[in-house]
Amino acid sequence: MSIEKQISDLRAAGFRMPGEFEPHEACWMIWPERPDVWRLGGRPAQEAFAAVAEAIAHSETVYVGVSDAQYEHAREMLAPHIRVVEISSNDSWVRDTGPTYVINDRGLRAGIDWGFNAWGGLNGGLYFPWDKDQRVAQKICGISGDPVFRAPLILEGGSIHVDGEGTLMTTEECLLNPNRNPDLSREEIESLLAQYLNISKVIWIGRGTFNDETDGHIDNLACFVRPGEVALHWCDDPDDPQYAIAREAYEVLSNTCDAKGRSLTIHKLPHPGPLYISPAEAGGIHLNRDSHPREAGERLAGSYVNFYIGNQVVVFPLLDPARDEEARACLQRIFPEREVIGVNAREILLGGGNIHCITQQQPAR
Ligand code: KQY
Repeated sequence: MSIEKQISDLRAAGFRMPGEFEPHEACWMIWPERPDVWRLGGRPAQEAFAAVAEAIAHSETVYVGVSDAQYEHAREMLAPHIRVVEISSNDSWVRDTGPTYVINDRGLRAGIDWGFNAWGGLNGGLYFPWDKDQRVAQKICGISGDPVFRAPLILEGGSIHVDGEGTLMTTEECLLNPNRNPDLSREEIESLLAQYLNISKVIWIGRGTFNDETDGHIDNLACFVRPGEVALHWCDDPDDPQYAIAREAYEVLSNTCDAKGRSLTIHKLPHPGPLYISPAEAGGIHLNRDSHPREAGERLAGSYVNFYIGNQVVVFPLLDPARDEEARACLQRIFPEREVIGVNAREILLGGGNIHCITQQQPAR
């Protein structure tokens, strides 16, 4: 009998989603190539992805999924110790299309395969079709050798963060958006999250970062840095729309407690920019009618919270020379035991996300 059939109830079998700060076996990424998302045929973004892979590979194995068409080119651009495997996809946001891994204390690991509709399907989604993306989680689990459990809801990995001890954080803007699960109530969504990830408390934040094309993913606004502690995308400029968003989130986070009854310590990270797409950048994108328009002057949803916590490193986006050092210093204070590495991430941001969105940790068993 397959292991999926033997384990009929993940929670009863003790599976839980660990925090990103817990030990990893590997990290997954997917190579960018589509010219309607990535300018100049993807080359500048590929350089940024290669730098992210290299930084993460300091302390864990990195796999990069790549199409057959790009295989040789990616193999050439990526350092030899990065493992390149052929995986078809519609784009490169493995945080959202890859599996969410769960583990138990009997040394087992499994992947959750959520439904995916390209951040909203035909009602505000970012491209069509997304059929290859829907198969990414199964393919990754096939390579990592883990059973896959299909969960009956549309959910992107970037829309949730957990503390590994029973608490999950998300936004209403995304998870309650009618373009994700119009037939599920807040309570039904909470109950599915409890069933698949073994959490007992959901912290709902109203809105995500301003103008975030994902409908406000939490991974661009706030994350757990360890149990009881959260990093938050802050903004001190009252004229900036991020100002009110950050305060609303602060209000929720400072008036709640986690699944273990702890109050949260909140670390404020500075606000990069504001950042906008330049005419030269917009000019390099081959827009078509099946994908989200990216036009000059559009505000980018830049956030230093969109970092990856590796085994011994934190890899964060360099986005604004006026703020990068402040962000690095904050992160180093938050993670004194890890090396904080900045990577030029403007090209990733131009595609609508950042370092957390293009990575997916495979926790250690
Ligand atoms: O926030 C994320 N996890 C992903 C960003 C996806 C952007 C799609 N263009």
